[in-house]
Amino acid sequence: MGTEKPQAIFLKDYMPPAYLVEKINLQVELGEEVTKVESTINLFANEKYPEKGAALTLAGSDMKLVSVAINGETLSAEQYTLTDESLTIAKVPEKFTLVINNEIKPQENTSLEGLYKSSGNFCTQCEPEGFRKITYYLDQPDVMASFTTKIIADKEKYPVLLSNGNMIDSGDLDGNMHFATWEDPFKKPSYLFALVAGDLVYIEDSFTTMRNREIPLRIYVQKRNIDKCQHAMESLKRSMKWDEEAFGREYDLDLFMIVSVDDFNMGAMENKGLNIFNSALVLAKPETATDMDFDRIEGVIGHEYFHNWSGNRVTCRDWFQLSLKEGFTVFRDQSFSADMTSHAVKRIQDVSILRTHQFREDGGPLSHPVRPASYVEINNFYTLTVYNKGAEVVRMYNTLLGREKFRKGTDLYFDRHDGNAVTTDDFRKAMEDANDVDLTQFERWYSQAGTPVLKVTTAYDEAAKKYTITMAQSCPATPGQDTKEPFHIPVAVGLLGADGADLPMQLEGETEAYAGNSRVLELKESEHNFVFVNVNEKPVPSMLRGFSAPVKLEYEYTENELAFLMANESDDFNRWDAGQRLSLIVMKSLIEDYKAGKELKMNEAYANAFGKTLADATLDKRLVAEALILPEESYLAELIKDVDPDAVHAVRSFVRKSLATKHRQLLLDTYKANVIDGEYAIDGESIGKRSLKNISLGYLMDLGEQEIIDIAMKQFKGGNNMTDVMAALTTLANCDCPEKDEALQAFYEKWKDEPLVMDKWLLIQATSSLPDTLENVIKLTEHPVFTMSNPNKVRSLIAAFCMRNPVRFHEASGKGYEFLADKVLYLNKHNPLMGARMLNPLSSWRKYEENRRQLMCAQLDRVLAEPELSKDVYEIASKSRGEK
Ligand code: B3K
Ligand code: ZN
Repeated sequence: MGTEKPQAIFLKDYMPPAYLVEKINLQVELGEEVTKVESTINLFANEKYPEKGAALTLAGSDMKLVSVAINGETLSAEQYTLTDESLTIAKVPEKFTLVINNEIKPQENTSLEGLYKSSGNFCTQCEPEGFRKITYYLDQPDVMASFTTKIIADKEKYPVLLSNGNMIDSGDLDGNMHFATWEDPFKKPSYLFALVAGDLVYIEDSFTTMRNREIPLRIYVQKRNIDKCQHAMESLKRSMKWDEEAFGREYDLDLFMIVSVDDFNMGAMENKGLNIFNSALVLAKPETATDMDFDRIEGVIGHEYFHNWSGNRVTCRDWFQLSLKEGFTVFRDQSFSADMTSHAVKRIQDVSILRTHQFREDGGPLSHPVRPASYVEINNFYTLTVYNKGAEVVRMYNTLLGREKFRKGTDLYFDRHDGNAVTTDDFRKAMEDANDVDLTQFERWYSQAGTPVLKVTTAYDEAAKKYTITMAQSCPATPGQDTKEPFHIPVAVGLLGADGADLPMQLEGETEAYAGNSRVLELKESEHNFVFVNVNEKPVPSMLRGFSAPVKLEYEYTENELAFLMANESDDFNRWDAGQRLSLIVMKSLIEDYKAGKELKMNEAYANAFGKTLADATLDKRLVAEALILPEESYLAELIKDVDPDAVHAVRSFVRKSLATKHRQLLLDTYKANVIDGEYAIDGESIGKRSLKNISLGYLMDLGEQEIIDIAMKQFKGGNNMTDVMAALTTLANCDCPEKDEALQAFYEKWKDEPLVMDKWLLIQATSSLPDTLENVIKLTEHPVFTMSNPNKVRSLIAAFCMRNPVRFHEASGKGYEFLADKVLYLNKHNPLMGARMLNPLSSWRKYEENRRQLMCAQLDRVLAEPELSKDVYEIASKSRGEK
């Protein structure tokens, strides 16, 4: 923090480090008042650095330096320069041993970066730049070293002492203290360092690798949570197996550990051999966790485990390359989850997140390329663009090359770069070299921001039996990038005949028809005509099957064509998407009517298609459930100008209620037919039944009938699993009826000692669309279960209200905005990373109608007027506001 404007760091200025680290030996003596760190580092001059005899600058903040010594000689204060953020030694030998002694206070560290305390235990978070809060170090990712860590602590308070790698020594010390020494044989950047000390218990299992090595697996938790680890353990074993089969990756250390902590800024962290997890992403049992929680846990356990290769063994050269590990690893976890659950459902869910949230980011003031060109605070770049669009970019290699060649590419990548810190260009090069293809143009997906628009038109020449698909691409300007060059876009296409079957596809010039129903057309120019021959009837085209590229597809489908695709399309994703497109056409036109003061009338064709899907017993229930969910209000808002959130909400509610009225009986039958008597099971069939039943209940509740409220109450009271209980409670919380308070109170009484369940209780209330929600949210910030120091609580109450409840957050009075700015200003001081994240909803002010725009800007200005702004909050606030 400070009064000067923080400076940006640029990719173009990248320099290899002047010094490299051979080995670092840490000794950390944990104390209640003060924690003492002694770091012994073997350094040597980097021959790749252009200048000889350069000064050595180590990053470090929030600590007290006690002493510095080089090769055994203690330096005097004149021999180094100390600032709030660094320690510089002007003259150092070519090769030397540096010993630094410093002190830190983890118990006062509320930023949850570096070493801090959570629920009485010590833990760390070092990515990206947390290590510099533990000791002075070269904490950029291209400095890779072997770590040895000795932890000293009170034996009773902290019986468990963990760090990366293998434990090589341990024992008792005087004064009730003990120690453990850990050695990590793999060189790593400091962002992968971890240390845990606490009163923890663990469950243990093992995994036998493809080369027959038996690896003990441990999950450490607080005692009261020991009954909630089994699912995480099963997920871990499935991840290890899957990575061997799908990517040929074997685990490398002799032990793998996961630790669950309550206070954590994100989901989890892939520290080498010692993953640290937000407890929300480890702990689950049917009574406390929903089907969705179970799936998320499996996905994140997989994600962190997969990082062991995509991130740890091969890491990033600098933070601009973050997507090298994150985009790739998200693609890997998405593929894993798809294999474990359902490919179509997983794809639908992933694309929904991308289109609803990443497209908004890509089109707003915070838009940045998958490989950003600059940043002020790197923590602000753990974004949907870097993660989820980055995963789409990796998916496109897979789509363009095919599974086998893609695997050849990843094999070469891992092989070639094992033990190194590399770039997204290196990844692309491995794909090229392994397959002898030219992917030069593909680089633009990394360097150009913004969501490309793919405009498609078609023409059928009946006499010549030719069908022409014309594709044109463009990409809107984004901050710092006025014009864009064409992208290399894989467009998976199918052509449907009148009977609904796929037609053969033969491009002009080809001697025979393409074998297969879908084909991937590659668009590289601004515009291109794809001419198909021997097309005997006018087809209905299915474009961008499986969402083969992260673009906005513009094709003027008629309502009839969409209904036809909803009934006949063979690609599950596109069949679902046809329904979404149709519902969007319907809702967009209703929004116009609403604004014009016209009476709203439901589109019958859509209502009928909805009914058909609901009644179709041949479909996978999970897919039916997905098809019944209308696009979110925030996605609708994404597609219109001068958004009035009240209009969007009114229209979506109108459509829901119309559907519920028309299909009341069918929904009720569906509800009843999918009630499961008996034990809770987490398999595809049961999950499908529960989601279909609960979505039906949600629609029915919109009718406001006592009979339905009674059904919801019965489900709430009788549910033997959190999925059903929470579904019932969520819908009751949106209903202005006495049962709402009764259920919320009962839920609280039952679960008040389970923090993760209390997160759900807060979230349900924060996302209620009832008019008094903001008032209630403000009240809840004073409730004993809520605390600003726990990120899960902040996310469940504040972020949920501001990001998942558009109609109440955007209340015309502007009170929602003011509430958010209050919280951001508080977090700015205590946990800047979280503060910056919370600010995000205000960044899209340009999308809203004039009154809201002004109110949103007023709050951004209020934040910017704060004299002591952290880099994190400053960067998001100033970019959002549009300051130069
Ligand atoms: N790599 C970490 C994210 C660290 C975020 C730091 N603010 C988790 C993950 O993506 O696996
Ligand atoms: Zn990750």
